[in-house]
Amino acid sequence: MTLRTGREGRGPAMNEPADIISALQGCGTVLISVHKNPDGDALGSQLGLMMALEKAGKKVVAHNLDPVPEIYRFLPGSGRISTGPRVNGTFDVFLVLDADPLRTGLFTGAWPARTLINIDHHVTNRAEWPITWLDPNATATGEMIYRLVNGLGIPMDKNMALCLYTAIFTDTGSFRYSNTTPESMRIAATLIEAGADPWLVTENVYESYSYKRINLLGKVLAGIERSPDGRIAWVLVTDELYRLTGTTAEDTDNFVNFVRSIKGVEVAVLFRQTGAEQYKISLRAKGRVDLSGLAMTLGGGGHKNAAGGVLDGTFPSVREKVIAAVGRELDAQFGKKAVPAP
Ligand SMILES: [Mn+2]
Repeated sequence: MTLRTGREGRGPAMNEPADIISALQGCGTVLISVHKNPDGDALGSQLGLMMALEKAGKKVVAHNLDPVPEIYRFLPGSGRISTGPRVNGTFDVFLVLDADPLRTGLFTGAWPARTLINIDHHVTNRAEWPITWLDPNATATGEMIYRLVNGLGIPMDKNMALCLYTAIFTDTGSFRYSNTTPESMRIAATLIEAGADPWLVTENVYESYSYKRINLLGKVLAGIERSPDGRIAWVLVTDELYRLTGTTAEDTDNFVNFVRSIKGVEVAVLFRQTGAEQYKISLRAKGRVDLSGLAMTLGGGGHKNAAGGVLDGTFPSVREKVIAAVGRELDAQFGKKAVPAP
C-alpha cells in the first residue's frame, strides 16, 4: 500500500497506516536506516523509533552509511548507530526513514528483510516500496514517528522525546520555516512535557560550533557572489579552504542559510567541492519559491524549500548550469521581476 498526499497546500497530516502498525507489532527484529549525510530529522527519528521499539521488546539495529555528525552526538543512543555500506544478518523488518531507500546508499544487492517499510515526508520520494508512508504535509519525519509511536501505544519517555523534538526542531529551522504548523508546535509541546529540554538541543545543534568552522565560514562568505538581479546568491567551498582551515564538509552544515538571509535573495546556493572536477550543490529558497522541480533536474533529493544534487565539471561550468537553471525556475514561477540590487 502506498499513501501519498497532494503536494499542494497544507492538508491535514495523515495518520500512521494500519499495515505498518501490524508489521511492527508482529515482528521480532528490526533494522532502521536513514539517508547519507544524516541530519537532525533523520537521526532524531531513527533513535526515537529505535528506543520506542526496544521498549516494546523488539531487537533493533540502527545502521547508516555515514557517521553521526559531531553536533548530534548528544542524542541518546547515537553511539549505538553502526556505519558502513552494509550490515550483516537479516531482519524481520527493514525501516528506511526520512529518505527514498536508494538515498541510504546501503545494500547494492538484496535488501536484508522480508518486510520493507519506508516512512518519509520528501515529495521527491518515488514510493517504490510496497509499504510506503509518504506524507509531504508532515513537518518532519519526526512528526510521523511521533504519530507511529502513539499508534503503537508505546509511552513517550524523556530520551525518545528529546530525539523526536530534535527532529522537528531542526527540520523547521527552530520553528521558523514555512513548514511549521500548529500541529508541529503542539507535538513539540507534548515532547517538552515528556521531558525534552529545548536548550540542550539548541546549545548542541546551534551553539557548539568549533573555532575552525567559523574561520571557514568567514573565508567562504568573503567569496560570496550574486546574480545581477540580486535574486540568486552563492558561495563556494573548495578543497583548498578545507585544507587552510583544517575543516571537512561536515563543517559547512547550515552555511547556505547565511547566503539566503540577504534581503532580495530568493534562492541561495552552496557549492561544495567533492572532487577535482565535481561539486555538490545545496539550494535553499525563501518561503514562496518551490524548488522540488529543480531537485529532480539536479538528480538529487529535496522538498519545497530545499534541493540538492551533484554535478561534474569545472566550477565555472557547474555554476553556470546551476545559476541558469535556478534563474529559469524563478522566471517560470514569478516572471522576470528583477529585484534591484541595493
Ligand atoms: Mn526530514
